[in-house]
Amino acid sequence: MNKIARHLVKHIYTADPSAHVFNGKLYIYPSHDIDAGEAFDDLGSHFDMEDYHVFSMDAPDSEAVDHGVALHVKDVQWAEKQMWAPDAAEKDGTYYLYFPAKDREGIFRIGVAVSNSPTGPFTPQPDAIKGSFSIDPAVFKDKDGEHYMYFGGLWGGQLQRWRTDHFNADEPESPFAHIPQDHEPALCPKVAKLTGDLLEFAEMPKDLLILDKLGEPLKAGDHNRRFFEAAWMHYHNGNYYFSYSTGDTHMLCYAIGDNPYGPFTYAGVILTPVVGWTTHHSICKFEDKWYLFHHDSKLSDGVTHLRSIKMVELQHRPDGTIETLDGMME
Ligand code: FUB
Repeated sequence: MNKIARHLVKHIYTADPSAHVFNGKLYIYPSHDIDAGEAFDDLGSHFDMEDYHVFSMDAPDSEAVDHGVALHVKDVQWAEKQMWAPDAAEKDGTYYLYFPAKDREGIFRIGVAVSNSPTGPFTPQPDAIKGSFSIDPAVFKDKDGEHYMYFGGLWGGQLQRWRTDHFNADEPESPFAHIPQDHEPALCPKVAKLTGDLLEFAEMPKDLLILDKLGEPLKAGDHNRRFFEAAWMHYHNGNYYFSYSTGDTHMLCYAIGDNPYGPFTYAGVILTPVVGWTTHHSICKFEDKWYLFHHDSKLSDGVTHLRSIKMVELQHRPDGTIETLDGMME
């Protein structure tokens, strides 16, 4: 197995790569990192991105071609700033770009923009998806053609402020307010089926439970295993794999279930910590192999908010588990 992780883009900084194969070609939808001059804080204010570029690849070893700006925050009526990790989907020849951004009240919402090309430009809907909140949308197409969105992120991603059906604005500067105590169940990522036109939630978002081997929900104090951000879903050999970042412990982990809603049982680490604070990924089959797309801050000598996307082969073992990859590999 080829365990060389290759940086795909060097002329701009990119992060949070969501990869999909549409019509036999690989498309990557990453964040576009810039240095906007915001100081580092635990709310992620230094991630002040403004637009998205889409990249395409003809083969696993070919170069990633930059198709230019696909969507800019100035063109999104409801959004003010912080265009964080996006994802994309396709249905009947139409392409959908899903993205989180802060609205004018400082609340993260998730928007969708539409194009007749996988590389855009994308035209945003006038409003964010009704009932959407927090960050890191990942859209999964199931075997029966239904689409599900997985989302959520702690601290700057504001998931902890949505423990009821409304945004809790108390203690606005603290990323740690509203986080459950260590002995309590961890906050869950969210899942919602999308409507047939892929523009709205077909249902209220539900909790996606991650259980330990004894069937107990992971605890908030289980920092090495509990969900933090960067949801992704893939399906392989009868298993649904929900993967995610543990945030402050910098791991990419996965949990296995038998349907898109779960529950999922924690199964292990996909990628050990990389250079940089954040870790974020997607998993995609291209031609006949599975690949992990992720990022690190090696090319910026460790600057947290200047990241570069990478690609490496991923191996599912015959028993359904995934081989752990070393985040420091070249
Ligand atoms: O890129 C901004 C944020 O950093 C993402 O939304 C998180 O997943 C983390 O990668």
